[in-house]
Amino acid sequence: MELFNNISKWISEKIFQEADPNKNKIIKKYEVLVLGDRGVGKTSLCQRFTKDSFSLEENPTTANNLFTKLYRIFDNDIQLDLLDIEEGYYKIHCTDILSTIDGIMIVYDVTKPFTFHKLEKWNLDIQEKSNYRYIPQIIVGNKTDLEFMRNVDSEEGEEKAFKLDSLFTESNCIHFEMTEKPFKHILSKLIINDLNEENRNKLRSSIISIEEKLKRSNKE
Ligand SMILES: Nc1nc2c(ncn2[C@@H]2O[C@H](COP(=O)(O)OP(=O)(O)OP(=O)(O)O)[C@@H](O)[C@H]2O)c(=O)[nH]1
Ligand SMILES: [Mg+2]
Repeated sequence: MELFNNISKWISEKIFQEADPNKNKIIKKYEVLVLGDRGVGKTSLCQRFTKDSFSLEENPTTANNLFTKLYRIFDNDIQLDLLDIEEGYYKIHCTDILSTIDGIMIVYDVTKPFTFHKLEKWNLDIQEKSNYRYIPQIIVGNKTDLEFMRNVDSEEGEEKAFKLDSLFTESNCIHFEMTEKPFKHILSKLIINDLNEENRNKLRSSIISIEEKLKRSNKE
């Protein structure tokens, strides 16, 4: 698990490059479903991440949104699709949706504890409606720019994620490096899960050798 976390962190920090949509062929597409209580910032996160736009105005989602981002990773072009779905539609179609998606992001608001306490309910509902299929998941504590209003500590978030067998990170829509964190993190996990043992070992060796080169060049 520790090795996996290191590789995943390394990939998400160093390997992601934005891809040119007109240049190359997409070799793999991943679909991630974005869930969480109303107003926690699901649409804002997706919009800021894919279109670099953000507004403080309230604008509840009334129709389904699909956001897309392309990345170039180890010379392969990868498409990340984010499904931000209207709550009523999700309730009716969740079984179908959960049968096809590759990953899930459950967002809460660090200033609103009730959105955090609902995580277990979201998790249980996903398990039941997906018929207990394993779907990689990340829990995201959003709105960390509102530190003075924070009501859920990072440690609490981490513990909960561990309990629910999820990845964890915090985010906000103000600082872009914080906005992209959850998306890169879950995408890294999906990519690594797709590798077979041999390729995983190759990836591990190449990471170690690049890390060593970096260390050497830093010393020189
Ligand atoms: N300060 C701050 N405000 C945020 C952040 N993310 C979202 N917001 C604000 O929170 C409110 C709700 O954001 P949305 O993105 O609409 O939330 P949502 O989860 O999509 O809500 P629904 O579509 O109703 O389920 C808006 O006023 C946003 O501007 C953030 O990181 N920091
Ligand atoms: Mg929304």
